[in-house]
Amino acid sequence: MQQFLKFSPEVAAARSAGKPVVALESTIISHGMPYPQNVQMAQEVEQIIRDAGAVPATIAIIDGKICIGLAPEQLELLGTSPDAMKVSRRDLPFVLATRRLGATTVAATMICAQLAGIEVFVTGGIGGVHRGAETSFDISADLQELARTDVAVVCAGVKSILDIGLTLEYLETYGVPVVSVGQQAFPAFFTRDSGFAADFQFDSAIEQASFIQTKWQLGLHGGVVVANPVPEAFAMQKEEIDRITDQALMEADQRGVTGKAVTPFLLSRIKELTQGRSLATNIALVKHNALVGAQLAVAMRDLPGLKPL
Ligand code: PSU
Ligand code: MN
Repeated sequence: MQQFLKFSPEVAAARSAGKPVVALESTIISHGMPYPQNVQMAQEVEQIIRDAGAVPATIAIIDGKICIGLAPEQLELLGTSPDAMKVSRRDLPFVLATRRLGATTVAATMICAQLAGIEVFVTGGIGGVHRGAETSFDISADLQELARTDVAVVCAGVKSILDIGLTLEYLETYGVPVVSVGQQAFPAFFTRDSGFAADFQFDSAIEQASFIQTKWQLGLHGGVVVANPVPEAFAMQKEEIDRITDQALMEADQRGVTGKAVTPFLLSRIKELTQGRSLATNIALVKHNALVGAQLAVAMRDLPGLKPL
């Protein structure tokens, strides 16, 4: 498997120096935000991680390789290629074998991070159980990945485009702990409180790290969701985002949007319907997650004891 990996010089140097590395996904760049804000966000997030003492590794599939760490031109390429493929677990062999350009989702980024020995991954929001999944069967592959792959995922919760209650039930069934930061409530991406509680609250990076390490030392494979609420100043009004989400969901239904196109369609409609205000919130929360994720990676490195295999 290692023959598919290609490390950037920065990440390769971090690995040999034993510096903490934080993985970042690329679907958020290609399918989650418009250009040029997507590329600017990616660069700023990387810098936040460096400033906090860790090394960023944005992951994408380029020229038949899983690239762990991207050069600025490669971030630009992903941000300006609307035909980049959205790659989840199912799509990884296809995009590698056909040497296409691939942007990795949370699920695929977790797989690649584990291959590269990276334990902490920062993103905006994870996929989950879609509303109406009882008839559509639309449940993100991100959840199965969290059930099996040993990577901690720092996010701002899940969007209310999803059924948040069912997403948490699914995670519970598969033994995926949901940890919240700074509050007991599980956040809902654009807003700080989903109305559901996280399983556990750990405010400091050391507590989060020792919880995660204990899970893996017990041989309990799978991820941990570290849910970090959007900073208060950037949170959206619940009523507004609920109204707009309902409208976007109705439009997706009317247009017959299905499969992997659903989440990108909803994200882009929500951005349009909020005249771009949702984008500012999205960028702010990813940056905050980058800080929390970098601190977590530093704490994981500093913990005594076993590392997961
Ligand atoms: N949720 C967001 N922003 C995103 C995504 C989800 O708030 O960019 C992306 C992530 O890459 C996630 C993917 O892994 O969408 C989930 O897609 P799906 O629902 O098709 O599994
Ligand atoms: Mn889906």
